[in-house]
Amino acid sequence: MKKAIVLSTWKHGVNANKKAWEILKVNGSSLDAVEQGVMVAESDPEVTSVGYGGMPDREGNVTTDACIMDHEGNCGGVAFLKNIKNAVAVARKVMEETPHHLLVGDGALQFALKQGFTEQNMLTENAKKRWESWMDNHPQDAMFIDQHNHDTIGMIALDNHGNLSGSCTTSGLAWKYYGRVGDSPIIGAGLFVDNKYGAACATGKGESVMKMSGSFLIVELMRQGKSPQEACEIAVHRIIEGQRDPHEFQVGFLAINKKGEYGAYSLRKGFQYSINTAEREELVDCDFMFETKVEKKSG
Ligand code: SD4
Repeated sequence: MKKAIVLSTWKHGVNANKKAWEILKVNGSSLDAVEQGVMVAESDPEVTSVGYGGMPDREGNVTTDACIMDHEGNCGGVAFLKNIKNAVAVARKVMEETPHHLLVGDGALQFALKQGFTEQNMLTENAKKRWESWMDNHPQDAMFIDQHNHDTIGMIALDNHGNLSGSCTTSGLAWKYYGRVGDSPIIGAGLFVDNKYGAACATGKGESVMKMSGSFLIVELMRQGKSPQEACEIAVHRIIEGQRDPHEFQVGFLAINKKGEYGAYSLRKGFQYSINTAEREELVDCDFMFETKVEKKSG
């Protein structure tokens, strides 16, 4: 039975899903779909939290994190990568061309160049202006996290062959410390796929997702028989139980199981996700635990 489905995080998932769906609807692989889908967001300068056009760290460097995982349990990732637009494509090369799972920093860049990727300036004029304004107004602020300075794209898909894959890519939290890496390139945190049971991805404050291996937890819960929706909700509850400041940040999870059932849940109001199936193409307001949105702080 044909039951392809693709989910991705946030509004920029709409265009990303369109690309992924073009691949899925002609019986392409979920791996190609999740790679090429999120590349749309990475390449779009209007998307200020992923790839080219992403907000820089507090020193003005745009550094990106990404990973990808296929239906055979293969995975690859890059972190703290500079000057390369499509980090997810480098992650796929790490998966396919090396014996490793994660390359970081200069090593990741060197590898990308050897693979034929070209360097480019990732800091757009818009991002530079916002960084300069933040520097002028808040140079000493501790890092804050709100709806406006993070929005990773995580994408999970089931193809018509019944195979699950996922990808996750981000420029991370705006104004992060130089060298900071979040959950997005970490298998088990920002993304996890087990082709027998399901796939999950995360968005939001990476530090909170890493502490509880969020995506792995959700897939494990599906393995134990929970529905994707139950699994996402339990994972958000786990964040509340385990962490002291749940009101200060956002986390959202997406999940798909082997049957093509899906779920989504976020800590706070405001998270949206995009879904495409043969019957639906929609941007959905996600169910959430807390009514209050994260207040925008200037920056
Ligand atoms: C991170 N999870 O680097 C990412 C941030 C993000 O939507 O953009 N989430 O922590």
